[in-house]
Amino acid sequence: MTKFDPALRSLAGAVALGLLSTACIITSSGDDDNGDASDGNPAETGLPETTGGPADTGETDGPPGNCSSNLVLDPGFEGGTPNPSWTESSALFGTPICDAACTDEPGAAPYAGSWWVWMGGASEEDIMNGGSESASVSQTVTIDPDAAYLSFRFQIRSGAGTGDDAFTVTLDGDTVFMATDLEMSDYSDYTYVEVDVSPWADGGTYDLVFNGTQVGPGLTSFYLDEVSLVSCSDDTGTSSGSSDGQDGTAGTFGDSSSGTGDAGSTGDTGTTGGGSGSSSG
Ligand SMILES: [Ca+2]
Repeated sequence: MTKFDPALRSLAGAVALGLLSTACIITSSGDDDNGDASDGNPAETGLPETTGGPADTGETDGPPGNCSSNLVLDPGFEGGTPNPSWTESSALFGTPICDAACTDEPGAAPYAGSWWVWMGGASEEDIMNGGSESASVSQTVTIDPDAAYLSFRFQIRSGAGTGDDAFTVTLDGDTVFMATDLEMSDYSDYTYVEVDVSPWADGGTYDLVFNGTQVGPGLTSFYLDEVSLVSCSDDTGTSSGSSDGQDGTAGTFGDSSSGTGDAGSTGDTGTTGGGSGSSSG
């Protein structure tokens, strides 16, 4: 099934939807709250969604500390589909992992390589017939202590502008990032997103899931590529230095005991003095 990526048509669509936008936004605001509540994710007690906002600066610096190599297998989806590293699902298309064969739309492309994840992109007819599109890619990751950072390239190629279509990233169901089709202006091109996921850096194993839903007829498309997850120790050098310090302290105490013994022999000197006094008497 060919996907639709109406980068050009979305302009006309936005104008048409603009006629209804006021009512839609009010309605979708309520829907969005209900959706969050129904998810029941404890994520709302974790990282705020704004943590994962666009991060155009410092992207080449990388996370602080001593970090692992990428924990994500096939981070650029270049394994294609069926993918050996990612579990894929799509209600209408079978998989969201795409290459050029997915579309004839000009400009629909990966950030890097030949493959990327394209969530949404269903035509109005597809949505009318299928009800909605929900797609995901996921894999299991083990995140070592003490800190961890998830990053990826994300674009909202086209958006319905209703707020009903959403892209979410979860770790064992906890939402660590979310964007809706209302945020096209923030992600109009592939944007580097980095999320501090240190609360999950405890040596445990988690399901990392990227999910995109398209429930309205507004032709929303979410693009994803170049995923990275690294775990970072606070500072391995300081940690080992602390252990050495403790060993050193124990050795110092041993030296002090020897010193005390030497002090006792000083008393022998006093005995010598006594002998001197006896001489004067
Ligand atoms: Ca790629």
